[in-house]
Amino acid sequence: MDKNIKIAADRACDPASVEAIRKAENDCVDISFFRMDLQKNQCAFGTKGICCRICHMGPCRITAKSPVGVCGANADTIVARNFLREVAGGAASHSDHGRHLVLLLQKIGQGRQNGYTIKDEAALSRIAGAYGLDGRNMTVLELALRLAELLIAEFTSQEDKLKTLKLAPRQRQGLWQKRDVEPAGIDRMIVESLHRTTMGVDHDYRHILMHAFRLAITDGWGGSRIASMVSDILFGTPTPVRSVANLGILGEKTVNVLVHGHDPALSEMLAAASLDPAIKDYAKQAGAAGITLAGICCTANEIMMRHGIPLAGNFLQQELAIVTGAVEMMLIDVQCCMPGLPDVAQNYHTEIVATSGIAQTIGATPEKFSIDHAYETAQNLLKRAIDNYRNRDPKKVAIPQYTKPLVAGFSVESIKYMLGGTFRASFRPLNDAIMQGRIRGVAGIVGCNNPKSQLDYYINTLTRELIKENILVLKTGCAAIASAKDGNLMPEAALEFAGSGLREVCEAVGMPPVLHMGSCVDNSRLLEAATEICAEGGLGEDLADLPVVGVAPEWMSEKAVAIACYFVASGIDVILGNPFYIAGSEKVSRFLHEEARSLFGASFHAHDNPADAAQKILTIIEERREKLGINRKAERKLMDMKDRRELHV
Ligand code: XCC
Ligand code: SF4
Repeated sequence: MDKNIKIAADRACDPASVEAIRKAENDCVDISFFRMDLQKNQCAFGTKGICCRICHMGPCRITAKSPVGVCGANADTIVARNFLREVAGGAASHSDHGRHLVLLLQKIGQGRQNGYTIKDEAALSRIAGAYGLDGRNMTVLELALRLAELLIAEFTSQEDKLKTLKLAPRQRQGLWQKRDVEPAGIDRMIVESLHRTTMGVDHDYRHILMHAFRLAITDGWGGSRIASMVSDILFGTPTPVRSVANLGILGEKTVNVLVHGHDPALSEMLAAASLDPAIKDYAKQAGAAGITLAGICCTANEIMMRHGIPLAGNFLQQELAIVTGAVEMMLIDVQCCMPGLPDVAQNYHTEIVATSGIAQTIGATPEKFSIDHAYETAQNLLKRAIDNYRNRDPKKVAIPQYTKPLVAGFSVESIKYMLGGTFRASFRPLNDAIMQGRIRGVAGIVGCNNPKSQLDYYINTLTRELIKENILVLKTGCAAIASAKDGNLMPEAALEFAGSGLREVCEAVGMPPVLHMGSCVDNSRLLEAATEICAEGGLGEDLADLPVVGVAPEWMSEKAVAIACYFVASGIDVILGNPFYIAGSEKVSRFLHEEARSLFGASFHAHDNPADAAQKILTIIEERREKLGINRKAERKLMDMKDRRELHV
């Protein structure tokens, strides 16, 4: 073995992944962990953001000897343009995902249902109401259609500002207006980003970066928020549900089908079809004990939150799942599905099926999924997976026997209900706990894995540290799956790992110290939760007042850049585990890391290790508590029995 290739235990901290990485080594299968080593010494120009290939006079690279490109663009312009294009990539991904769901809602509203329904009518009227639609004299389908049309206009509007911005606290809306970053239609904002950054258009780094914030708001308070809301209407608002995580959920004797990517529309149908008695029989006839449907990345989060379907793993486990030799079929849709999957699959019997109309991967079977034949497609795919069961080679199978139980499904609605009960569903108990200091604050830990660092290490170390410090942790995406594998999504984790204040609250409510709130588009739920805390009162009027931070410890995707930007634009500080590609411009770095604070009340902070990150997070939270005047712990402690007696005379 090449001595440069690191040992498996350095690559991942969960034992299932370590075992699977070793198996990949033994099976001579190339996976991202190994390819990372071949890419060592990654391009320093790229890392600093000072490579420009926007026009064909370039590519230009900024050095001491050539401080500007052929056109005269300096490092500040180049770094800012590259940054905006990353935000555009991320915002486009979330928003296009949202669009597909809105179009599905529209079709259902038009009566073209094909197995889909409005699963959550209460969510429909609640959300329609938030946009000022009164559904009392309409049928459910009419209301769905009206809402769909209104949401489509959020994408296409040319000059009107996004209506969804109204869901933010009023002060924040005012600030966005003052800063002139209120976005118009989602599509236009994305197109404009490409326009601004093409050769010879927008050159002032501040002006470019302000559009990055405007665009990011379009994502968090537009496309992503719409995606989450419409998913709730179509598939049900998540409520607490039990499930299991990690590669050990794969069955030795069942047909294993994995869904991977982000689009919940097909996986919802697969979940239904996997329960179909005819399909179950078909599996039995093939000699299998049944079907195990499980997921990777955010498609997993979507169907786990609503059906309890197990999480096979997070981003860096997509290849490892195949390496177990026990997967009959992996369905990939959009985002985060590695193009190398078919190469890994070639070593086993796994069939990779690409289901999205916009995403094809060489070596994957195309099975364009149309919502007009969704259920049949789901049935046929499952049958094909069952047919593939006979090709499984028992000699190649090794499923790491590790799983952890979990509780997830914490939508804002269900948190309210959990805290306050049916009749008084509210965030009041949480606000009170924060004001009394039992909970110091809230951290949203989100984002991906990255083979540059040990899988899950930063995420899980930081999470444990924060709950010990009485910080309630909210999670989404692959970071949430990391917590699941670490056992922190169970109420019992509060007894074992949480500080006394947080433990007390978790025990009273029966909740885990780490709340899984969904997929990456569901980061909008974190904003929604923060807005609820604000509205509940006692902790300030604006998101920038709250003792709340966002963290992306092991991020890799452009989507994470967009998410980080909309958090900061919303007044929530963001800690990055690995830095943006901006070091090539001091001005851009200063703007994002410092000046943003005077514009939005929050900024970015990069910390490459969990200990420093925890320290920074606690500092930010304590500063905000101090400002709110809720740090009266010391005074309270001084009250001894004598004082109390005196008080009562
Ligand atoms: Fe992708 Fe959403 Fe990142 Fe995971 S966390 S690697 S983006 S799946 Ni969003
Ligand atoms: Fe070079 Fe300017 Fe063209 Fe960029 S836009 S490649 S800096 S000439």
